[in-house]
Amino acid sequence: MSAMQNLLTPRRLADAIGVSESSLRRWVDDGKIQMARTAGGHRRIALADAVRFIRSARMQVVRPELLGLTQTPVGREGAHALPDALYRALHNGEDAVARGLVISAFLSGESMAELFDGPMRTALARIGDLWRHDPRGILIEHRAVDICIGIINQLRTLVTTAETSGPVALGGSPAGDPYMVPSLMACAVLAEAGFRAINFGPDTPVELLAGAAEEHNASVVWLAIGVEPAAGLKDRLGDLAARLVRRPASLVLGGRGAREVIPPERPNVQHVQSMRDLSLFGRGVAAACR
Ligand code: B12
Repeated sequence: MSAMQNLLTPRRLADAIGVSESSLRRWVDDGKIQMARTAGGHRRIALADAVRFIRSARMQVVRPELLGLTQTPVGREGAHALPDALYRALHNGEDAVARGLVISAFLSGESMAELFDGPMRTALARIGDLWRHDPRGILIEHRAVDICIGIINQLRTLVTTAETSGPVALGGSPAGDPYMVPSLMACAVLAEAGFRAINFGPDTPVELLAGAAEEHNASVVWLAIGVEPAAGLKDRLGDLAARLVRRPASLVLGGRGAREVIPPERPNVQHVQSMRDLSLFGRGVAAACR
């Protein structure tokens, strides 16, 4: 979706959710949907505000392409059926089905954090066991990661606002860590919590993050540690935390290897074990920054 399309006309949103434009205008007048005006005085709705409304009012999206969704959301799977359905779609390389399942669940009101900690993590964990029985499982795993990255990025566009003010969060995974999905999830969850979030992705030199936090005026730095931590990482994180505390900014550590590298006596370091907890923490920080 282009930047222009990130602003929807009232007609476009009305068509996307299958209601009349007059209903939509009534909801705007009632304050249920936020509407902005362009410099030329035209009424426009930011995609993120439209998505917020669709989720809270449990509206059905009948023409997803009008919202820039390339895949048709599929019918709402029961919460218990989603993990299996997503596993099958990822296993079979059915990108459109996997995307539709997750985006539908999100538009129906489930939070990103719930989807990430639940169905997506479970599906990837099951797929991660396939290679034990058949080496071709490695290819299935790589393809599933690629599909998940596409889905998470799409979710991110649905919550990202064009605002240039507001708190900033940035992060990645440390040098030697190849895992892409956890840091991308953290980025999307913090964007949903109201941050302008910058993901530096895997293999990021930790010693550059304090400078990046200064440059971008960040309030939160996250680090996803998915492999056994490299020697000296704990000390480097201690130095990073010491530099961040002066801003002040928090350092949030998560992932399989995080527990071993929590620097002692750093009050601004948080060890967070799930995307749900990151979301709660992020919402607290974002509220305090307002
Ligand atoms: C995809 C994958 C890979 C891909 C990654 C591709 C990529 N570019 O991202 C590649 C091929 C690189 C890979 C390599 C390896 N992998 Co691998 N991999 C996986 C797999 C299938 C999925 C990982 C993933 O992204 N999961 C999704 C994330 C989101 O789930 P998660 O990590 O559990 O994170 C959740 C929480 O921990 C938390 N969280 C995580 N990080 C953070 C960060 C923050 C800030 C917060 C708040 C929360 C948080 O929230 C997440 C959502 O709930 C897992 C299976 C599994 N059970 O996880 C194996 C797995 C992790 N891999 C494993 C292994 C053994 C390897 C290899 C050693 C294989 C090999 N022999 O070469 C190498 C090691 C790589 C290295 N350099 O060290 C084992 C690890 C065993 C262990 N206990 O250490 C696993 C568990 C598979 C298995 N069952 O054996 N792998």
